[in-house]
Amino acid sequence: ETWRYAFEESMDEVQGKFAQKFKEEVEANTDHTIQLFPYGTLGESADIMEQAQAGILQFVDQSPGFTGSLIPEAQVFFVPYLLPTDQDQLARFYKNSKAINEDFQKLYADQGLELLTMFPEGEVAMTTKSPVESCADLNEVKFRVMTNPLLVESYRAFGATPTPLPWGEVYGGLQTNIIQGQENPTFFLYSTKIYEVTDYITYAGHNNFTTAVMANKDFYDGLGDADKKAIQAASDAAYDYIVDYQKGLADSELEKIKKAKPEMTVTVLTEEQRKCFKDAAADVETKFIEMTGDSGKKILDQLKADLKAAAQ
Ligand code: 6CS
Repeated sequence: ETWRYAFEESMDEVQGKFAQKFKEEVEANTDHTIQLFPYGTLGESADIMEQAQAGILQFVDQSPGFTGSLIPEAQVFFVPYLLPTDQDQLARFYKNSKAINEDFQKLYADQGLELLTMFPEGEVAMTTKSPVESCADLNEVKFRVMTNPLLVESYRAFGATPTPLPWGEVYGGLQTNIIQGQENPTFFLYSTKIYEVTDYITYAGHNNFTTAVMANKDFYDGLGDADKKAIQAASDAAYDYIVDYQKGLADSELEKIKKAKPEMTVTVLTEEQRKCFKDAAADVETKFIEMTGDSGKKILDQLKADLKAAAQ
């Protein structure tokens, strides 16, 4: 059988590298083949999720940044400063987290999805047309965010005018000044040439990009034990591979940006400059609990416990 797997990035970006490793492992250990559909071949992130839920796709990579309306608890990944920036700690966290591997697995299952793994794609940086040294500098900035209500609340709390858009509208939106800022991990700023249409890169340490890979649940439940095992093993192998692949990636891609655009201003905010962003985080956390109630509170507490365990 041929299984179809769509993701939100190109073949050479992080999600594409993960997908290729997953395909390689599945094909080596089962009788099945996997056909990969990179970003743009089947539509936007929302489209591929619909296709996965409908069973047209067997596998999909959709980031929680787009899953917020389907699974409100998945917005927890947008509470600022919840996730650390340390890559080793993050790698341990996603792999061992009960919140992810048990609690979220149930929530995704309720939506007809078998959650295979979540993995980190790197610290997100803000890219803008004017300097950002404090929250005040975001005033009047129309800042593109993924279509996630809590991410909207974050940027509102940071002082910007949040503008939720699918990825396909971001480059053009910056070019035509409909938006004046956006955030993404460093590798993506280079690969998508977003540096061409922004002049400042700012690191506030407020988040790490999280993504999620899942299977259509009816499809998965219908498989034999050997295939299920092979899929889980392929997911584990691709996880280890992608963590390793990203070592030093943010640094090397930032160097490429500087080379392509020497006039780019890159700023790592000081503790003092981060203060207003950190202060805003508490309000966003409160908003998250308001939006998701007991279920959200429980998952947030579990996630914090998991992060603490991963810190050691
Ligand atoms: O910002 C976005 O919409 C995109 N960012 C990344 C790193 N991957 C896919 C997603 O669509």
